[in-house]
Amino acid sequence: MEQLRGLYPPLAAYDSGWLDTGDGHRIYWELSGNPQGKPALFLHGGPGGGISPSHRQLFDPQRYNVLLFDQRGCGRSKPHASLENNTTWHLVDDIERLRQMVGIDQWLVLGGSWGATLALAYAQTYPQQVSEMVLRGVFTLRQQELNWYYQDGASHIFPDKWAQVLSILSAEERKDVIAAYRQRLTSSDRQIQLEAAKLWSLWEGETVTLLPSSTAATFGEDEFALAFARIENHYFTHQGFLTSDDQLLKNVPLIRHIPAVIIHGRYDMVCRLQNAWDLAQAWPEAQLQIVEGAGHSTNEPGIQHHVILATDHFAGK
Ligand code: STX
Repeated sequence: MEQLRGLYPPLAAYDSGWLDTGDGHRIYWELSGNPQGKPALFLHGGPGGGISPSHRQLFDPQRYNVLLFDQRGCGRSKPHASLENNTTWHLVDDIERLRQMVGIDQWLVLGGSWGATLALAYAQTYPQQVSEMVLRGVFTLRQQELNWYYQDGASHIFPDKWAQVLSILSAEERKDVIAAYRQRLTSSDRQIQLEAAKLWSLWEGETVTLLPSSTAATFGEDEFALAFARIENHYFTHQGFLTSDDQLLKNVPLIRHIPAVIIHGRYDMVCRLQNAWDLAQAWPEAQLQIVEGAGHSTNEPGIQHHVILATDHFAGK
């Protein structure tokens, strides 16, 4: 059997700080790797999931200069869990500000799940700024993708986990789970917010990997769950602030010149392989890598392997 590539060794950031957006947010950012290396941007999932130190390890530290940041309202960005001035297009502008801060013209953009959604939105807005793309666990935020995960789809594969999500809702509320959770996640009562946030987040923690993982429990921690659930639900209530259901697929012609690798697990229950397939049909130049025996998470061994092969490839290794 082929030896699987694993993460690069743990490394510290060599610089970090907060960027003031001027409209009420402070964005935590950090740089790691080689300051003279090839510029790369990592986009985390959720939205609301935040960065973790292991995300640095997806890039060869000798060859890459990597920027990671916590998107508005999550991780170390402030104010925590804020939904004000928090849309896809605010995040796209934040990315441009960060690029100017680093002082580079172009960067490789790597994003998984919502990070892939945001990567597409950014590249389609600023195609000249993106040198290559690595997209994992494709999510294009069509209504059918939201229905699959939050209404009627993954619920059939995880009926036991889904029962927990439904447990706090009335029969009437169960007809629109995203809307019912919005009520609770924006309640003036923090306890009501927290109860809903934990159930919403644990659903994802328990369905993100192919097989049960010990990391699922961390999704239920107060701070993480509040930001993750509130921000995800906010974005999904507004269909990602896109102007049409298929905006990100329809606009692929704007970015077809950018070298791209698309990596997706066969048994991804959060974002179906169909999403990656549809993207690859619209983008014949992109290389689609279907990973057998893998779910949604970057931490799946086969997914990690192909993500690192892709960053190595684009570094000319
Ligand atoms: N959320 C999809 C998403 O972006 C519906 C996502 N799924 N899991 C994640 O992000 C984490 C990597 C943050 C766990």
